[in-house]
Amino acid sequence: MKIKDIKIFLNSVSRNFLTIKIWTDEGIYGLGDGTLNGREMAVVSYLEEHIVPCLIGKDPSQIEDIWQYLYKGAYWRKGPVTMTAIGAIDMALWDIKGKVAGLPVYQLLGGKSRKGVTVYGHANGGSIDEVMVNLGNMIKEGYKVVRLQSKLPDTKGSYGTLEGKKNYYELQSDRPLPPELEWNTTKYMNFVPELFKRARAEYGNEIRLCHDVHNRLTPIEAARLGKILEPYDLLFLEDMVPADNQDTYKIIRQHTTTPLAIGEIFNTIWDTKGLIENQLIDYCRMAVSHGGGITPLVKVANFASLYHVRMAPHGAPDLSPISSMAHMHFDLWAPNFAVQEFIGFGTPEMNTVFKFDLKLVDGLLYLTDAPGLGIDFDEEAASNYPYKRSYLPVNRLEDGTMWGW
Ligand code: CS2
Ligand code: MG
Repeated sequence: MKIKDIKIFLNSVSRNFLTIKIWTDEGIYGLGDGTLNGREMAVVSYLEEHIVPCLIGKDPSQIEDIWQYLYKGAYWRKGPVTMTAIGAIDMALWDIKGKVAGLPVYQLLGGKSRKGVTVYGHANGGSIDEVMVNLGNMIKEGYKVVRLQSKLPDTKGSYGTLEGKKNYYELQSDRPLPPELEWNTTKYMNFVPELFKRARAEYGNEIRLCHDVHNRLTPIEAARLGKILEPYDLLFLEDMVPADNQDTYKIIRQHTTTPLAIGEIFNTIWDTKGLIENQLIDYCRMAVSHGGGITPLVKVANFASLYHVRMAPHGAPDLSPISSMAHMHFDLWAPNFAVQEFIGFGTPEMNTVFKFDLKLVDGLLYLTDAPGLGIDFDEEAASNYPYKRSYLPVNRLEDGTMWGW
Protein backbone atom coordinates (compact mmCIF):
# COMPACT_ATOMS: atom_id res chain seq x y z
CA MET A 1 0.00 0.00 0.00
CA LYS A 2 1.25 3.49 -0.84
CA ILE A 3 0.28 7.06 -0.01
CA LYS A 4 -1.27 8.46 -3.16
CA ASP A 5 -2.44 11.92 -2.15
CA ILE A 6 -2.77 14.19 0.88
CA LYS A 7 -5.50 16.81 0.89
CA ILE A 8 -5.56 19.79 3.23
CA PHE A 9 -8.80 21.51 4.27
CA LEU A 10 -8.91 24.75 6.26
CA ASN A 11 -12.47 25.70 7.18
CA SER A 12 -14.17 27.81 9.80
CA VAL A 13 -16.82 25.36 10.97
CA SER A 14 -17.97 27.49 13.93
CA ARG A 15 -14.24 28.13 14.29
CA ASN A 16 -11.14 27.36 12.25
CA PHE A 17 -10.17 23.73 11.85
CA LEU A 18 -7.40 22.31 9.68
CA THR A 19 -8.14 18.79 8.52
CA ILE A 20 -5.95 16.50 6.45
CA LYS A 21 -6.99 13.46 4.49
CA ILE A 22 -4.34 10.93 3.44
CA TRP A 23 -5.44 8.79 0.49
CA THR A 24 -3.84 5.44 -0.20
CA ASP A 25 -3.65 3.72 -3.59
CA GLU A 26 -6.06 1.08 -2.22
CA GLY A 27 -8.85 3.59 -1.67
CA ILE A 28 -8.55 3.76 2.13
CA TYR A 29 -8.09 7.21 3.69
CA GLY A 30 -7.09 8.50 7.10
CA LEU A 31 -7.99 11.80 8.82
CA GLY A 32 -5.85 14.08 10.97
CA ASP A 33 -6.28 17.39 12.83
CA GLY A 34 -3.63 20.07 12.24
CA THR A 35 -5.40 23.02 13.88
CA LEU A 36 -3.08 25.52 15.56
CA ASN A 37 -5.35 28.25 16.89
CA GLY A 38 -4.45 31.66 15.44
CA ARG A 39 -1.54 30.29 13.38
CA GLU A 40 -3.45 27.98 11.02
CA MET A 41 -1.88 29.16 7.75
CA ALA A 42 1.63 28.41 9.01
CA VAL A 43 0.69 24.73 9.41
CA VAL A 44 -1.01 24.66 6.00
CA SER A 45 2.13 25.93 4.35
CA TYR A 46 4.39 23.61 6.37
CA LEU A 47 2.31 20.65 5.25
CA GLU A 48 1.91 21.72 1.62
CA GLU A 49 5.45 22.81 0.96
CA HIS A 50 7.53 20.65 3.24
CA ILE A 51 5.70 17.45 4.14
CA VAL A 52 3.22 16.35 1.47
CA PRO A 53 5.74 16.04 -1.41
CA CYS A 54 8.00 13.80 0.74
CA LEU A 55 5.23 11.36 1.67
CA ILE A 56 3.72 10.56 -1.71
CA GLY A 57 4.62 6.98 -2.56
CA LYS A 58 5.59 6.02 1.01
CA ASP A 59 4.14 2.99 2.80
CA PRO A 60 1.49 4.35 5.25
CA SER A 61 1.91 1.36 7.56
CA GLN A 62 5.38 2.60 8.63
CA ILE A 63 4.04 5.08 11.17
CA GLU A 64 7.11 5.16 13.39
CA ASP A 65 9.54 5.53 10.51
CA ILE A 66 7.48 8.32 8.94
CA TRP A 67 7.35 10.11 12.29
CA GLN A 68 11.15 9.87 12.67
CA TYR A 69 11.60 10.94 9.05
CA LEU A 70 9.54 14.08 9.59
CA TYR A 71 11.05 14.87 13.01
CA LYS A 72 14.73 14.04 12.50
CA GLY A 73 14.71 14.51 8.76
CA ALA A 74 13.73 18.18 8.93
CA TYR A 75 16.93 19.00 10.86
CA TRP A 76 14.89 21.84 12.47
CA ARG A 77 13.23 19.94 15.31
CA LYS A 78 10.31 20.83 17.59
CA GLY A 79 8.09 23.94 17.66
CA PRO A 80 4.31 24.19 17.49
CA VAL A 81 4.03 24.55 13.70
CA THR A 82 6.29 21.61 12.87
CA MET A 83 4.89 19.33 15.55
CA THR A 84 1.22 20.13 14.78
CA ALA A 85 1.86 19.31 11.12
CA ILE A 86 3.56 16.03 12.10
CA GLY A 87 0.72 15.34 14.57
CA ALA A 88 -1.90 15.61 11.82
CA ILE A 89 0.00 13.13 9.61
CA ASP A 90 0.55 10.72 12.50
CA MET A 91 -3.15 10.67 13.48
CA ALA A 92 -4.19 10.02 9.88
CA LEU A 93 -1.72 7.12 9.59
CA TRP A 94 -3.12 5.50 12.75
CA ASP A 95 -6.60 5.94 11.26
CA ILE A 96 -5.47 4.11 8.12
CA LYS A 97 -3.79 1.33 10.10
CA GLY A 98 -6.98 0.77 12.08
CA LYS A 99 -9.12 0.70 8.95
CA VAL A 100 -6.76 -1.78 7.28
CA ALA A 101 -6.82 -4.03 10.37
CA GLY A 102 -10.58 -3.58 10.88
CA LEU A 103 -9.86 -2.50 14.47
CA PRO A 104 -10.37 0.65 16.54
CA VAL A 105 -7.05 2.41 17.23
CA TYR A 106 -7.19 1.68 20.97
CA GLN A 107 -6.88 -2.02 20.11
CA LEU A 108 -3.70 -1.35 18.18
CA LEU A 109 -2.27 0.51 21.17
CA GLY A 110 -2.81 -2.44 23.50
CA GLY A 111 -6.53 -2.55 24.19
CA LYS A 112 -8.78 -0.95 26.78
CA SER A 113 -7.54 -0.17 30.28
CA ARG A 114 -10.98 1.07 31.35
CA LYS A 115 -14.62 0.90 30.29
CA GLY A 116 -15.02 4.60 29.49
CA VAL A 117 -13.19 7.91 29.53
CA THR A 118 -13.75 10.24 32.49
CA VAL A 119 -14.14 13.78 31.24
CA TYR A 120 -14.08 17.24 32.73
CA GLY A 121 -16.39 19.93 31.45
CA HIS A 122 -16.25 23.70 31.90
CA ALA A 123 -18.45 25.71 34.24
CA ASN A 124 -17.64 29.29 33.21
CA GLY A 125 -19.46 32.46 34.17
CA GLY A 126 -19.55 36.23 34.37
CA SER A 127 -19.83 35.97 38.17
CA ILE A 128 -19.53 33.37 40.92
CA ASP A 129 -23.34 33.08 41.02
CA GLU A 130 -23.43 32.20 37.34
CA VAL A 131 -20.61 29.66 37.70
CA MET A 132 -22.50 28.03 40.58
CA VAL A 133 -25.64 27.63 38.45
CA ASN A 134 -23.60 26.10 35.63
CA LEU A 135 -21.77 23.79 38.03
CA GLY A 136 -25.09 22.61 39.48
CA ASN A 137 -26.40 21.82 35.99
CA MET A 138 -23.28 19.88 35.10
CA ILE A 139 -23.49 17.82 38.27
CA LYS A 140 -27.11 17.03 37.34
CA GLU A 141 -25.95 15.97 33.87
CA GLY A 142 -23.62 13.46 35.52
CA TYR A 143 -20.20 15.15 35.27
CA LYS A 144 -17.78 13.90 37.93
CA VAL A 145 -15.10 16.52 37.23
CA VAL A 146 -15.71 20.19 36.42
CA ARG A 147 -13.37 23.11 35.73
CA LEU A 148 -14.44 26.44 37.26
CA GLN A 149 -13.56 29.81 35.68
CA SER A 150 -15.20 33.10 36.60
CA LYS A 151 -14.80 36.61 35.27
CA LEU A 152 -12.91 38.85 37.72
CA PRO A 153 -15.14 41.70 38.93
CA ASP A 154 -14.27 45.14 37.50
CA THR A 155 -11.76 43.79 35.01
CA LYS A 156 -11.92 43.89 31.23
CA GLY A 157 -12.02 40.25 30.23
CA SER A 158 -10.98 37.10 32.06
CA TYR A 159 -9.77 33.80 30.64
CA GLY A 160 -12.65 31.41 29.94
CA THR A 161 -15.29 34.13 29.64
CA LEU A 162 -16.48 36.06 26.58
CA GLU A 163 -17.20 39.58 27.87
CA GLY A 164 -20.89 39.22 27.00
CA LYS A 165 -20.04 38.36 23.37
CA LYS A 166 -21.75 35.44 21.63
CA ASN A 167 -18.61 33.73 20.49
CA TYR A 168 -14.92 33.92 20.07
CA TYR A 169 -15.13 35.67 16.65
CA GLU A 170 -17.35 38.45 17.96
CA LEU A 171 -14.79 39.12 20.64
CA GLN A 172 -12.24 39.93 17.95
CA SER A 173 -14.38 42.49 16.07
CA ASP A 174 -14.54 42.52 12.28
CA ARG A 175 -10.97 43.46 11.50
CA PRO A 176 -10.00 40.92 13.09
CA LEU A 177 -7.24 41.79 15.53
CA PRO A 178 -6.38 40.23 18.87
CA PRO A 179 -8.81 41.47 21.54
CA GLU A 180 -6.94 43.29 24.34
CA LEU A 181 -7.87 42.19 27.85
CA GLU A 182 -6.75 43.27 31.31
CA TRP A 183 -5.16 41.49 34.23
CA ASN A 184 -4.74 42.23 37.92
CA THR A 185 -3.01 39.55 40.01
CA THR A 186 -4.05 40.99 43.39
CA LYS A 187 -7.74 40.99 42.47
CA TYR A 188 -7.39 37.47 41.14
CA MET A 189 -5.67 36.11 44.24
CA ASN A 190 -8.36 37.62 46.46
CA PHE A 191 -11.20 36.37 44.26
CA VAL A 192 -10.43 32.76 43.31
CA PRO A 193 -10.57 31.26 46.84
CA GLU A 194 -14.14 32.58 47.14
CA LEU A 195 -15.10 30.73 43.95
CA PHE A 196 -13.99 27.38 45.37
CA LYS A 197 -15.29 28.12 48.86
CA ARG A 198 -18.76 28.67 47.38
CA ALA A 199 -18.52 25.54 45.23
CA ARG A 200 -17.70 23.36 48.25
CA ALA A 201 -20.34 25.04 50.42
CA GLU A 202 -23.07 24.58 47.78
CA TYR A 203 -22.15 21.24 46.21
CA GLY A 204 -20.12 19.35 48.81
CA ASN A 205 -16.84 17.49 48.58
CA GLU A 206 -17.57 14.70 46.14
CA ILE A 207 -17.46 16.59 42.86
CA ARG A 208 -13.87 16.90 41.59
CA LEU A 209 -12.93 20.47 40.69
CA CYS A 210 -10.11 22.03 38.72
CA HIS A 211 -9.04 25.46 37.52
CA ASP A 212 -6.85 26.94 34.78
CA VAL A 213 -4.58 29.84 35.79
CA HIS A 214 -3.48 30.25 32.15
CA ASN A 215 0.14 31.14 32.90
CA ARG A 216 -0.49 34.40 34.73
CA LEU A 217 1.41 34.02 37.99
CA THR A 218 5.01 34.11 39.11
CA PRO A 219 6.29 30.94 40.83
CA ILE A 220 5.95 32.34 44.33
CA GLU A 221 2.43 33.66 43.66
CA ALA A 222 1.53 30.26 42.24
CA ALA A 223 2.90 28.60 45.36
CA ARG A 224 0.71 30.83 47.51
CA LEU A 225 -2.41 30.17 45.42
CA GLY A 226 -1.86 26.41 45.64
CA LYS A 227 -1.57 26.71 49.40
CA ILE A 228 -4.66 28.92 49.81
CA LEU A 229 -6.75 26.49 47.73
CA GLU A 230 -5.65 23.36 49.63
CA PRO A 231 -8.79 23.25 51.82
CA TYR A 232 -10.95 22.96 48.67
CA ASP A 233 -9.24 19.78 47.47
CA LEU A 234 -8.79 20.52 43.76
CA LEU A 235 -8.08 17.71 41.32
CA PHE A 236 -5.51 20.09 39.84
CA LEU A 237 -4.47 23.64 39.17
CA GLU A 238 -3.43 24.05 35.55
CA ASP A 239 -0.74 26.23 33.97
CA MET A 240 0.08 28.29 37.04
CA VAL A 241 3.36 29.47 35.48
CA PRO A 242 4.75 28.91 31.98
CA ALA A 243 7.29 26.09 32.11
CA ASP A 244 9.83 27.54 29.69
CA ASN A 245 12.14 27.11 32.67
CA GLN A 246 11.02 23.77 34.09
CA ASP A 247 12.94 24.42 37.33
CA THR A 248 10.49 27.13 38.38
CA TYR A 249 8.04 24.38 39.27
CA LYS A 250 10.35 23.40 42.16
CA ILE A 251 9.35 26.58 43.96
CA ILE A 252 5.63 25.85 43.58
CA ARG A 253 6.07 22.23 44.55
CA GLN A 254 7.98 23.02 47.76
CA HIS A 255 5.04 24.98 49.09
CA THR A 256 1.82 23.24 48.17
CA THR A 257 0.16 19.83 47.98
CA THR A 258 -2.44 21.04 45.45
CA PRO A 259 -1.81 18.81 42.40
CA LEU A 260 -0.36 20.53 39.33
CA ALA A 261 -1.17 20.09 35.66
CA ILE A 262 0.56 21.50 32.59
CA GLY A 263 1.33 20.60 28.99
CA GLU A 264 -1.22 21.92 26.49
CA ILE A 265 1.40 23.99 24.66
CA PHE A 266 4.16 21.37 24.91
CA ASN A 267 5.30 19.99 21.57
CA THR A 268 7.74 17.23 22.48
CA ILE A 269 8.65 15.01 25.40
CA TRP A 270 11.57 17.38 26.07
CA ASP A 271 9.15 20.09 27.19
CA THR A 272 7.86 17.86 29.96
CA LYS A 273 10.77 15.49 30.76
CA GLY A 274 12.23 17.50 33.66
CA LEU A 275 8.81 18.18 35.16
CA ILE A 276 8.01 14.49 35.13
CA GLU A 277 11.29 13.01 36.29
CA ASN A 278 11.65 15.54 39.10
CA GLN A 279 8.07 14.81 40.13
CA LEU A 280 7.12 18.47 39.84
CA ILE A 281 3.72 17.84 38.25
CA ASP A 282 0.86 15.37 38.66
CA TYR A 283 -0.92 15.59 35.29
CA CYS A 284 0.49 16.01 31.80
CA ARG A 285 -1.86 17.85 29.42
CA MET A 286 -0.10 17.21 26.11
CA ALA A 287 -2.37 16.73 23.09
CA VAL A 288 -2.19 14.47 20.03
CA SER A 289 -2.23 17.45 17.66
CA HIS A 290 0.21 19.95 19.21
CA GLY A 291 2.33 17.20 20.74
CA GLY A 292 3.17 15.61 17.37
CA GLY A 293 0.64 12.77 17.22
CA ILE A 294 -0.41 9.55 18.91
CA THR A 295 3.05 7.98 18.45
CA PRO A 296 4.95 10.40 20.72
CA LEU A 297 2.08 10.75 23.21
CA VAL A 298 2.28 7.01 23.91
CA LYS A 299 5.96 7.49 24.76
CA VAL A 300 5.18 10.43 27.05
CA ALA A 301 2.52 8.36 28.84
CA ASN A 302 4.88 5.43 29.34
CA PHE A 303 7.62 7.71 30.66
CA ALA A 304 5.17 9.58 32.92
CA SER A 305 3.86 6.32 34.36
CA LEU A 306 7.28 5.67 35.94
CA TYR A 307 6.77 8.77 38.09
CA HIS A 308 3.06 8.48 38.96
CA VAL A 309 2.24 11.30 36.56
CA ARG A 310 -1.12 10.79 34.85
CA MET A 311 -2.33 11.95 31.46
CA ALA A 312 -5.07 14.57 31.10
CA PRO A 313 -5.02 15.63 27.43
CA HIS A 314 -5.97 19.12 26.30
CA GLY A 315 -9.48 19.19 24.81
CA ALA A 316 -10.35 22.86 24.24
CA PRO A 317 -12.82 23.85 21.48
CA ASP A 318 -9.94 24.70 19.13
CA LEU A 319 -8.94 21.04 18.87
CA SER A 320 -11.09 19.51 16.16
CA PRO A 321 -13.32 16.46 16.73
CA ILE A 322 -10.61 14.43 14.96
CA SER A 323 -8.21 15.17 17.82
CA SER A 324 -10.99 14.44 20.30
CA MET A 325 -11.53 11.01 18.76
CA ALA A 326 -7.79 10.32 18.69
CA HIS A 327 -7.69 11.25 22.38
CA MET A 328 -10.54 8.84 23.10
CA HIS A 329 -8.47 5.92 21.79
CA PHE A 330 -5.37 7.07 23.64
CA ASP A 331 -7.34 7.62 26.87
CA LEU A 332 -9.00 4.21 26.72
CA TRP A 333 -5.59 2.59 26.39
CA ALA A 334 -3.21 4.66 28.57
CA PRO A 335 -2.85 2.84 31.90
CA ASN A 336 -1.98 6.16 33.54
CA PHE A 337 -4.81 8.17 31.99
CA ALA A 338 -6.71 10.37 34.48
CA VAL A 339 -9.22 12.69 32.84
CA GLN A 340 -10.04 14.17 29.42
CA GLU A 341 -11.04 17.81 28.91
CA PHE A 342 -14.32 17.73 26.98
CA ILE A 343 -16.46 20.64 25.82
CA GLY A 344 -19.38 18.77 24.33
CA PHE A 345 -20.38 17.28 21.00
CA GLY A 346 -19.90 20.38 18.84
CA THR A 347 -22.20 22.93 17.22
CA PRO A 348 -24.89 21.94 14.66
CA GLU A 349 -22.54 23.30 11.93
CA MET A 350 -19.74 21.06 13.17
CA ASN A 351 -22.08 18.09 13.16
CA THR A 352 -22.73 18.54 9.44
CA VAL A 353 -19.00 18.21 8.78
CA PHE A 354 -17.56 15.84 11.40
CA LYS A 355 -19.40 12.52 11.86
CA PHE A 356 -18.61 10.45 14.91
CA ASP A 357 -20.36 8.37 17.50
CA LEU A 358 -19.68 9.06 21.18
CA LYS A 359 -21.93 8.70 24.21
CA LEU A 360 -21.67 10.51 27.52
CA VAL A 361 -23.14 8.54 30.41
CA ASP A 362 -22.57 9.53 34.04
CA GLY A 363 -19.51 11.62 33.28
CA LEU A 364 -17.83 8.91 31.16
CA LEU A 365 -17.49 8.95 27.36
CA TYR A 366 -17.99 5.70 25.46
CA LEU A 367 -16.69 4.85 21.99
CA THR A 368 -18.03 2.42 19.42
CA ASP A 369 -15.77 -0.23 17.91
CA ALA A 370 -15.62 1.46 14.49
CA PRO A 371 -12.26 0.79 12.83
CA GLY A 372 -9.54 3.45 12.86
CA LEU A 373 -10.32 6.68 14.70
CA GLY A 374 -14.06 6.27 14.10
CA ILE A 375 -14.66 9.69 12.57
CA ASP A 376 -15.56 10.93 9.11
CA PHE A 377 -15.23 14.32 7.46
CA ASP A 378 -17.67 15.70 4.87
CA GLU A 379 -15.54 17.76 2.46
CA GLU A 380 -18.50 19.19 0.64
CA ALA A 381 -20.26 20.37 3.79
CA ALA A 382 -16.94 21.82 5.00
CA SER A 383 -16.57 23.88 1.81
CA ASN A 384 -19.57 25.96 2.96
CA TYR A 385 -17.45 27.39 5.77
CA PRO A 386 -14.42 29.31 4.48
CA TYR A 387 -11.44 30.04 6.73
CA LYS A 388 -11.57 33.29 8.72
CA ARG A 389 -8.40 34.90 10.01
CA SER A 390 -8.54 34.82 13.76
CA TYR A 391 -6.45 35.60 16.84
CA LEU A 392 -6.29 34.64 20.48
CA PRO A 393 -6.64 37.59 22.88
CA VAL A 394 -3.66 39.39 24.40
CA ASN A 395 -3.48 40.51 28.00
CA ARG A 396 -2.05 43.62 29.65
CA LEU A 397 -1.69 44.74 33.25
CA GLU A 398 -3.81 47.79 34.08
CA ASP A 399 -0.77 50.08 33.48
CA GLY A 400 -0.38 48.71 29.96
CA THR A 401 2.41 46.17 30.54
CA MET A 402 2.11 43.12 28.29
CA TRP A 403 1.27 39.97 30.23
CA GLY A 404 0.46 36.37 29.32
CA TRP A 405 -3.11 35.79 28.24
C1 CS2 B 1 -7.19 26.20 27.59
C2 CS2 B 1 -7.46 26.46 26.17
O1 CS2 B 1 -8.66 24.37 27.57
C3 CS2 B 1 -7.71 24.89 28.12
O2 CS2 B 1 -7.21 24.44 29.12
O3 CS2 B 1 -6.06 26.63 28.17
O4 CS2 B 1 -8.77 26.95 26.09
C4 CS2 B 1 -6.53 27.42 25.43
O5 CS2 B 1 -6.71 28.72 25.87
C5 CS2 B 1 -6.80 27.34 23.96
O6 CS2 B 1 -6.69 26.02 23.54
C6 CS2 B 1 -5.86 28.23 23.16
O7 CS2 B 1 -6.07 28.05 21.81
MG1 MG C 1 -5.45 25.28 29.70
